[in-house]
Amino acid sequence: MKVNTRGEIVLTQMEISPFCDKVRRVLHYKGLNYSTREVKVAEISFLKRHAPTGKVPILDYGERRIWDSTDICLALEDLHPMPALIPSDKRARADVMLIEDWADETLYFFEMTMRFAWPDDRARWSLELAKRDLPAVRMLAPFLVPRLTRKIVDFQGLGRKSRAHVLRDLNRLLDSLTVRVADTGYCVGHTITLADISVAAQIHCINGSTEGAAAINARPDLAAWKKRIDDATMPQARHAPHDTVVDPR
Ligand SMILES: N[C@@H](CCC(=O)N[C@@H](CS)C(=O)NCC(=O)O)C(=O)O
Repeated sequence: MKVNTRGEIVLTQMEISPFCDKVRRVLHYKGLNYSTREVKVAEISFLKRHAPTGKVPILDYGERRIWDSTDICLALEDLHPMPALIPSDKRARADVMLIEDWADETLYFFEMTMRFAWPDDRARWSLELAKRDLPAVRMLAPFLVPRLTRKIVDFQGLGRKSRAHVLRDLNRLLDSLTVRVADTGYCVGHTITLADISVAAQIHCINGSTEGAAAINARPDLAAWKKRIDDATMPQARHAPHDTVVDPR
């Protein structure tokens, strides 16, 4: 994986990762052109060569390489302040950054547990994750991906809770989020911010699980907010095949 020298923006990603979705939404909302490099499941262990965390998203912005979705979004905000995604008001900015972190560090484990660890949808999502891999990896993915995910969510803690307990936690959080967005239509203030984008990216993944979709659709104000944020921030191109698929080794 070479750092590009032509001032281009290249996102190294796994398409169905919520953190990559978050960065795509910010790029799209700011009207920036970019291309993507898709990382296959078999390549994940090589990612440490390209970013110290060994995780995606990684953004090459010209010759500068940035990793971690939060740092990427903050850098994009600095480089392309308009349209703004972080309010200038100190308190509103603090709210945005706290909610962004809540989405990344709390909601993420719900989507991991519900999409990849629970039996309802794990085979489908494991296959989706491995859809660009060799047939042998695709065959193993429905067994290996849920096992690896289970290790992560068990270690974090959510995976040790019963299904009923996880759903109770999720419903309580979705109730709070619904109250938060019903008021002005946004997480913070009267416009889209990085808080909406970060939460929407995780909610979109939770919505990809059977139980998650039921919980979200049971809350019309939340479903309406999701649609509003998705409409404003999701690139249409994400549904099209990726034009650049580069081996990151
Ligand atoms: N805090 C990081 C989280 C990124 C993350 O967890 N990415 C996952 C995909 S959703 C990943 O790359 N996992 C590969 C691994 O952990 O080896 C961010 O915001 O970018």
